[in-house]
Amino acid sequence: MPSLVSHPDEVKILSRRFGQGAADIEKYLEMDGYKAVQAAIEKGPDWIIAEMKASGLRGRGGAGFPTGMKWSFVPKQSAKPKYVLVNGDESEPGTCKDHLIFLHDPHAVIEGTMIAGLAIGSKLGFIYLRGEYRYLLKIVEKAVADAYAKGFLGKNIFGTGVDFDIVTQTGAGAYEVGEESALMESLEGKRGVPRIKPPFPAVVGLYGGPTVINNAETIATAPHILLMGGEAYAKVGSERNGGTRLFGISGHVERPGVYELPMGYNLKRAIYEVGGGIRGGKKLKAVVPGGSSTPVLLPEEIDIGLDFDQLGKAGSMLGSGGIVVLDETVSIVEFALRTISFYQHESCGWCIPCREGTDWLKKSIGRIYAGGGMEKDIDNIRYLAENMMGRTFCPLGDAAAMPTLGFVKKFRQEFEDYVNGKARSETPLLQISGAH
Ligand code: L3W
Repeated sequence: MPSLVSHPDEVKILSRRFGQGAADIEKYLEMDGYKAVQAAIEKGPDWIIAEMKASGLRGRGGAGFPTGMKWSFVPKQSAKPKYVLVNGDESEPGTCKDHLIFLHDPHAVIEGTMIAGLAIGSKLGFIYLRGEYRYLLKIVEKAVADAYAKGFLGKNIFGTGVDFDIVTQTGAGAYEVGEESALMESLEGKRGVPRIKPPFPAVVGLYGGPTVINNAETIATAPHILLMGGEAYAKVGSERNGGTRLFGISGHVERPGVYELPMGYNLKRAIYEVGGGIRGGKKLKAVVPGGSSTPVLLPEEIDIGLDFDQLGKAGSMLGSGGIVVLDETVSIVEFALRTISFYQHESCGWCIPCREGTDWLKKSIGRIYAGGGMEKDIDNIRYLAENMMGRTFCPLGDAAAMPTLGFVKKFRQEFEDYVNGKARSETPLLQISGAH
């Protein structure tokens, strides 16, 4: 089991049961477990949605869409069954938070799924874990079985006349199925490729029925919001960005780990205080603030609050909360190559700008890194990436293009140094073409 880290600046709401044995249902019950869902049954859907809206909770998967609003988009009347879907396909490089929730507090995910179901009038939820999280599946399946054994899931839950079931499922190791519509395709037993939106899942989702699909952290936060009250939760965070978030601090820091910090917490402080500063006293070179899809920040840009709006204004994104810290020893050209190699490998190939674009970006950056690039390649990378933006079925194309543009714009000199032979890689081109 990975060891847990902690820091005095943390505000432990979501992570307060981590390391406390709460995967055991009895322990979870001792720590206010299943109280929120009972209140939700008593007070009804309008109360749940009002509390979620008041909380200011925004989707923790990356896009930051307001959760209460998403739940309120689901039509009250529907000829088809409605569903709740928990996106546990955590695959974004630099992001490593959801697995801790499944590991330490799986009942919070179950309880959150039930709450979302009550809010939208659904009787069936799915918990979808990434293929590589099979070791967590056992933990989640046991938690689900224990909840059934107690009468918290199934028919007539808590003796209230309400029915709710949960089904667990794993993927097969494709990053693409973290995209909500591709996840639904996969769950339906088809190839995991995205659907055109609109219609959004809230209206036409799984098996054509209205579906709420949320990231696992978003779902696991719902019980805490109902217990502490939406307004109290909102106050912990910054303006329009309620509450706390699990931030994964990785890379060249002294104390890497997942920390729960209030939304709006200063990024520089997160790196230097919470993460313990740059490893070995080296100089900071760059920060990827929210997972590999988010544009890089320079050291002079990190005195900024970690929320969706502040990072958006700075030309980057909060994304999925994976802060990757790079010290002065890192070759940005190599880092850009590793990043694009991931997206090229994971592109589902469904649409041409993404399939071809990621491949050409990888080839162009790889050539530069191997010392065979031309000045023109740098402009071509920009041209290609700019033309991928907004032209793909799903955000994977943008997710590949945005960081690439950031690297080339902010570290152009370094790319030129490779072209002009001032910097070079020792790795042969053939090996580079398989790099990621
Ligand atoms: C109903 C409307 N629903 C939007 C819903 C929509 C979705 C949510 C956000 O991409 C991002 C991406 C990655 N009626 C609606 C509506 N919705 N308008 O709101 O939608 P959207 O389109 O803004 O984003 P998305 O397609 O969900 C997600 C970024 O996340 N990312 C990836 C992270 C990866 C992980 C992981 O591995 N765990 O999270 C990181 O930055 O680039 O921008 O539900 O249906 N009118």
